Amino acid sequence: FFEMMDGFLKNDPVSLQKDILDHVEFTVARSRFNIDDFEAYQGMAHSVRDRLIERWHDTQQFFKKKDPKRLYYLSLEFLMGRSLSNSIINLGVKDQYMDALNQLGFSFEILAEQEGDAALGNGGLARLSACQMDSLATMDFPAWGYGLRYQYGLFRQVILDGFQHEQPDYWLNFGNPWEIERVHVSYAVKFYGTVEEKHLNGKNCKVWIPGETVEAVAYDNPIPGYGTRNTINLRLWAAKPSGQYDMESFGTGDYINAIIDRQKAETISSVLYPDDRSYQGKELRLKQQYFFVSASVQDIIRRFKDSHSSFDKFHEKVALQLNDTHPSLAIVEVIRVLVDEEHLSWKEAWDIACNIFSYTTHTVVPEGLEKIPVDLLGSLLPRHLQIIYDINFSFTEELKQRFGLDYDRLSRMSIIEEGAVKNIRMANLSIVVCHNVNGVSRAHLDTLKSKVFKDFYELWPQKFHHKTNGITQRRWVVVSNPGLCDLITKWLGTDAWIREVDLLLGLREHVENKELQLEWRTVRRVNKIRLVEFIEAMTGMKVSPDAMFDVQIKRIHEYKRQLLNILGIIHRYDCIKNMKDSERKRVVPRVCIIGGKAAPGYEMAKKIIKLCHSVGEKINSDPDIGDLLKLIFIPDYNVSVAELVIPGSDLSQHISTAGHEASGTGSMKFLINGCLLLATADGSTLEIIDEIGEENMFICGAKIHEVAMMRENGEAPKLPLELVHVLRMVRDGYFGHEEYFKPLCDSIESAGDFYLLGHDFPSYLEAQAAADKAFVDQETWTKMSILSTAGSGKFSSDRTIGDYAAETWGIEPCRCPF
Ligand code: 26V
Repeated sequence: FFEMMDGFLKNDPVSLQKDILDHVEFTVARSRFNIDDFEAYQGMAHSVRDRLIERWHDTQQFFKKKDPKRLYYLSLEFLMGRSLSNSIINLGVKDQYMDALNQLGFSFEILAEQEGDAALGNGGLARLSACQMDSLATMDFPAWGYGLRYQYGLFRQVILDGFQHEQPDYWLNFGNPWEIERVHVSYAVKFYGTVEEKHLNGKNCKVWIPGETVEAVAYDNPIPGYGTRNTINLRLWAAKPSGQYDMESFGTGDYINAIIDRQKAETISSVLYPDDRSYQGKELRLKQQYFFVSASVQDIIRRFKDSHSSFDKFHEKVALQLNDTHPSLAIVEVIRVLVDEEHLSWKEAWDIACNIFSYTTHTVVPEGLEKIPVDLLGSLLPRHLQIIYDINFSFTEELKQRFGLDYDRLSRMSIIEEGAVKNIRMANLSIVVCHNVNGVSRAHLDTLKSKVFKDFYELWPQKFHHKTNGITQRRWVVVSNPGLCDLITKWLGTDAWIREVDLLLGLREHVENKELQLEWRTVRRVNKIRLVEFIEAMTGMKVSPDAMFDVQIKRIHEYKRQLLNILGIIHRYDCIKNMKDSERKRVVPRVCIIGGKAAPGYEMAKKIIKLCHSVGEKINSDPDIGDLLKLIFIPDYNVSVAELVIPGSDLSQHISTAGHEASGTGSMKFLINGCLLLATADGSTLEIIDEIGEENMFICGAKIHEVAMMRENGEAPKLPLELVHVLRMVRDGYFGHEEYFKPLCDSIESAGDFYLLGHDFPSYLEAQAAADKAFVDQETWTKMSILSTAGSGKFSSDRTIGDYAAETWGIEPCRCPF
């Protein structure tokens, strides 16, 4: 069967046309003689979906037959963005679809624009999981992703009078052709209730009598690999009222209210939490975590039991990866199921858990670690709390053996944090059980070892590793920058770099070639013009493609220092204002672009957005300035906006205070697209420096150890004069709203300047001046740009996933034959 597998669906343009039209008529139920762009998109998407399903079936059958060790990737967030382009490219049918659409009179670009983003995540961590799924599929690993099918994704950002407002992202409104609802794959998930001790089969057992049951229904999202038939699965769970009726509430005769009550179960998977800073100890969030974990664990165990009669080989067949601590209740759930339901001994269950789980952390500061109030967990999951206490008991005994009665150490390392409110430290739980703890860059691992997890590193140094993050070149070049993609393929003489990204190094040997340089500039120019049109459509502003496009797009956080960028722009503005005409001629025109969302309750971040708009308004309407400087805020930044902006950028900023960005993956997307980086030596930038050389970047700011020293010494910051002047302009109301902006100025001038804008301002301006100077010499700039792309290979998620597979998960490729 597998030998003859070539797919039943035909991919020639005529068959594709027929399929698209059939779907318009029978799936979308619209007349094939009168189709608008959205209906055509739907018809096309459904025809692509058929092809995904075909490969999905073949892949899953093949995995089942081979029974390899599988990886299960657990994450509460996946930021997938759009699927149409990515799917047809990975399926290798883009050209055929383009032909088919042309003959039907449609433009692919316009249809692709009809699709909304799947935004089931906040930022870095969530997009990382999406990139990693693409690599897992492409590299033929037998992997599944598990997550939650939120009905509302990350809020839409609407800007009114310069202020951010949040609106719901009800993304399923127009249907979602990329998912397959599996009504028959569903599990009961239990909450609340009590634990009773029972004597069963000569053993004492704990029996959890739940107080509430909710049904988890599977929605499968096929993830196609590139250049392979393999199509893996991302299974997202939706909450539905349980199939088991609570006879009591229905028996009371209040039929209508009983139905309404049942319907409330759906709230569990209704909305993504949008604040990626702190853990509020909210019950709904904990319910989401357990709901998704319980359904996934049941599914994994069911699949294993389908082909195994005992758990002896469980650890040889299953690896579970925790994307941060959000899914870490899976550890407790696995132990609970094995002990209470499968009747393994504690020791057997414990050994299995320690063998199968690995954990990656994405935070650098202890305050960023997740804690769950003991009372909350105890009421929602009483049996789990007992298990956590049991784990902690053995662990603290082990600690005493090792370190004696060092109570400080014991209280720091305990899974339970004592205090007015007792908390469970989910990171401690994860480290105690997982065989492997990974950081997301080399510098991040250093911080984990020396600060955040210092005690644990001393205890178990062998557990701690790092896998520097990466991004997928399929989405971030092939899909989003087709011009550059073709150019790279032309000069390398092969498109093999799309699967083997290290081949990009081959561009180095052509870097002096004038023809390549010219073609490189032309492709980049076309992308800039596309961006110019987008900016005009979004903001009504016309900007010149001759200017340097200087971009900072990412979530708004104080540590990412969008404020430093804006203050630098004010400085530039002030300089230009004070220049003589002869000097102005030498100014390199700039279009500064900022985009990003602030968490709804994050006041300082919201002020930064407003400041950006106020400064922009002033500069953009100043006739003295003209095209020399523009400041644009792109609203509602998301994955598809990034796909458009990144290829059209000349310079991008990654200027977190050193030591605060665990890795940063935006920089990698810009790098591979040949955009130069202006960056601090933080997170993954340090490794980018190693790959392409500091001479091809603009580096500024205090180094990680300098930041640590300044903080330790509590040095009162002496602010540079340029910065004091710029802050004075803000305080004096030059941009209006001086009261509203006061806390921003205070954070630097009177609240200790925790993020060291004062210290870094001069070197930041120097780096900006160096960028101006380099831009004037377009030949040099182009060479730096080519060398950026050429040196970006290390930052492919293929490399990250290859390392995880070999060093952490112990899985091997399992390639479905064509
Ligand atoms: C925290 C919370 C708290 C409450 C509910 C929702 C939520 C969602 C996410 C988070 C943690 C966010 C951590 C994160 O995104 N870290 C970023 O991870 C990237 C991928 O490893 C890394 O490149 C960034 O440096 C790091 O900030």
